[in-house]
Amino acid sequence: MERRDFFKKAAVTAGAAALGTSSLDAGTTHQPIDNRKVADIAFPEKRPMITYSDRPPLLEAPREVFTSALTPNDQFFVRWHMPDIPTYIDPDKFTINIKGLVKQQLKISLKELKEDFEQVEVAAVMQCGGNSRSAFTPTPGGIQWGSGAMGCALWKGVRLRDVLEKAGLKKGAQWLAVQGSERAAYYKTPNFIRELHLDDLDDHVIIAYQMNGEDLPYLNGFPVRLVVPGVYSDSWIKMITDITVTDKYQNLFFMDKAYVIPDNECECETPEKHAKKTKPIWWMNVKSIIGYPNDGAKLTLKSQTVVRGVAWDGGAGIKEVQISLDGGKTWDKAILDSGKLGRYAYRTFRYGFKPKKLGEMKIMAKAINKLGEEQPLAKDIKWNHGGYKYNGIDVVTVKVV
Ligand SMILES: Nc1nc2c(c(=O)[nH]1)N[C@H]1C(S)=C(S)[C@@H](COP(=O)(O)O)O[C@H]1N2
Ligand SMILES: [Mo]
Repeated sequence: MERRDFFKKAAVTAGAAALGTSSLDAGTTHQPIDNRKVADIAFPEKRPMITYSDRPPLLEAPREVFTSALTPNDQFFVRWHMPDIPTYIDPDKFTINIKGLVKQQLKISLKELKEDFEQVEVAAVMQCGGNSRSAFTPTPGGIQWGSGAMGCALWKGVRLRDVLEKAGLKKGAQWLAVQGSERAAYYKTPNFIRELHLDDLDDHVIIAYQMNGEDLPYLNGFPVRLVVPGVYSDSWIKMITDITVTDKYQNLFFMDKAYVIPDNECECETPEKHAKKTKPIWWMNVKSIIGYPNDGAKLTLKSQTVVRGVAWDGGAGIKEVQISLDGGKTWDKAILDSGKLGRYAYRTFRYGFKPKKLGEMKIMAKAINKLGEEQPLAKDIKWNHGGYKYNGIDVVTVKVV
């Protein structure tokens, strides 16, 4: 595709996303659209990715990335909300402003962050709440992500709690509003701000400046971003400039209107009727994705094949991944890796077999966590208007030749 065509196509896709409609049909198979091609051109610091829009950049990793526990930075997905993101950040001048109900307002530089606080590391999956949205039937509006709006990295930074302790909290402090560097282009568009309750800040919540041993890629939030292990990534604010401590929840748009699900037992609603009460999405549910073989792959009859993929949840930990080669009639245990990256990271799995029959074949993967929660069958998928938290059993269709 020519560059010109690429931008034309990107603009159309972006327009469709903004209107909450999509020209892409998810079909009725309850499977995310995972066989889209990567773009011909790449963004800075990125390999070519599945590209939904270039302004704002919306980039998805192709399925085959999900065979390893850590996702390469240059294939890590990208999601921004505002068309205008800062084009230049000077790391020597960048500061995070800590303000509001604090004893001492702080402007913390990158250097201070790296020198004045205990440095900590955590391996954690970052997944957009709308990942796999294209699998819902009917398809909710929004970006029609396949399964690649996610990744897992080793994050390095400082505890958010330590930073707040340095500023000192005033009496009544309850909430934090965290904001990135970009500002909405139109004055009526709300800025992207997320609110966290102070009780949500365990020791794993960090302000990270490194990802897999390198500076954060620009598009992933250089120079610093929030890392909230176990939680969907709409709360993982990038390019943090301001942290404001408040005594009240402010009901901000992206927290209270956009990234929400029904606040009822099943967290579900129907396309015809909106749930009365909603709540922000937070903990991730249990899920797995097959990284190999990809949809449409050709396998050789009777030759050793190893299904590989990743499984994760909100931090309870993965107990088991099961594979089915007969459309879900029988399931067999896959082999899990040692889990040494910790409970917030991907567990990779593998399962060896020899295809016995020529023709089309479905490979399914189902993860079960330590709480006994497992990925639902297509018929049990809970639908919601935002298209969040899809975690249906993964299926790839291959051809044995
Ligand atoms: N400043 C800022 N932070 C943000 C966002 C944003 O638009 N602006 N989007 C959020 C959402 S919804 C997601 S899924 C992740 C995407 O992070 P990534 O681009 O590094 O993959 O960033 C989160 N943090
Ligand atoms: Mo997201």
